[in-house]
Amino acid sequence: MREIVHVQMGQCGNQVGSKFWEVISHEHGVDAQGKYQGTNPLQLERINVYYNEASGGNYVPRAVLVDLEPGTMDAVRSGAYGGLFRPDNFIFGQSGAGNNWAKGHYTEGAELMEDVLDVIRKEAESCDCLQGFQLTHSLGGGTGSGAGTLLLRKVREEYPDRIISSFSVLPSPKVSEVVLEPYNATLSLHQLLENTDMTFTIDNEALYNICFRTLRLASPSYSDLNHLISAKTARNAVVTSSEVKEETEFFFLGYLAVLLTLAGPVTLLRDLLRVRRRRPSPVPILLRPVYVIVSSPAIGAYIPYQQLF
Ligand SMILES: Nc1nc2c(ncn2[C@@H]2O[C@H](COP(=O)(O)OP(=O)(O)OP(=O)(O)O)[C@@H](O)[C@H]2O)c(=O)[nH]1
Ligand SMILES: [Mg+2]
Repeated sequence: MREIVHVQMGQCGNQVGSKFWEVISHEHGVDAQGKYQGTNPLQLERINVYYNEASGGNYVPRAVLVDLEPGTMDAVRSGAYGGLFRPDNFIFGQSGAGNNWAKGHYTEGAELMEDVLDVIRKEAESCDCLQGFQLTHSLGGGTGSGAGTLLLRKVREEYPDRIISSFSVLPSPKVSEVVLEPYNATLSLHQLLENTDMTFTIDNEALYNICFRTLRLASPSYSDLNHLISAKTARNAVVTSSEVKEETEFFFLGYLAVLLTLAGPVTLLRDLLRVRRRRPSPVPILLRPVYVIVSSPAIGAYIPYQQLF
């Protein structure tokens, strides 16, 4: 089996990551206690990509949860799916990085890094044929951006031949007004280009616009944004490729591995079906700015395109 080790870092990373686990647990028929409740044998066929099988038929996410402050992790642990995660895989500090990239990258975050790597090594060693790593984090906060990128570098050093992907949430003043966020994001981008094979950019501004304009939510919450991310982007991009077609491999051209994600099928399935009758390809529709989860998709170039339903 081609296993993936999932890491979630910082408040945003943990919230997005937890939502991701809720969604895929539901798809695999795994309940909040890790028991299989499904009826379709296909649900179990590739479940080992993301889950370890524990004694008693329980499925435990191969997830490592990290933050420099305890608050978000307490919320995850006491949430509906908190019991799903392995208790030893919660790693947290006490002070937080206070939106300071350097604190995450060089001081507080660096101190915690060995503990995080120990857990990651343990998870990686128990894999049959490790495919790679995925990280969910924000580029605006200190922990997700500073410590997140430090972790990516360490993992790259230790596992140079495994695929590393990141789901990186870009900051927007519409969602959060901390003035340091664009700086943190700028400092992180260089690291992402160096140390990941693919980065799925998730832009809070575009998510906000989709929730506000397309889904008509008056004041979108983080939970609304995260639902959009987990339901349609993270899952589509990684789960389908690794679970449905085991042999799928990604080939990327060095610096061009920053991917756009689309929310098309969430809002659009009906439109697509209607359009399909008239036009052979739904691609032009999907690439309309309202569906692309980057707020200025017109600036830049699109290269390969893969559509997953
Ligand atoms: N989409 C989404 N964005 C979030 C969420 N939580 C925080 N953010 C965004 O993430 C950025 C702030 O980063 P956080 O993840 O809160 O910070 P952190 O990584 O915990 O780092 P520190 O708190 O500074 O130690 C802002 O741009 C927020 O808008 C979330 O649940 N979903
Ligand atoms: Mg935080």
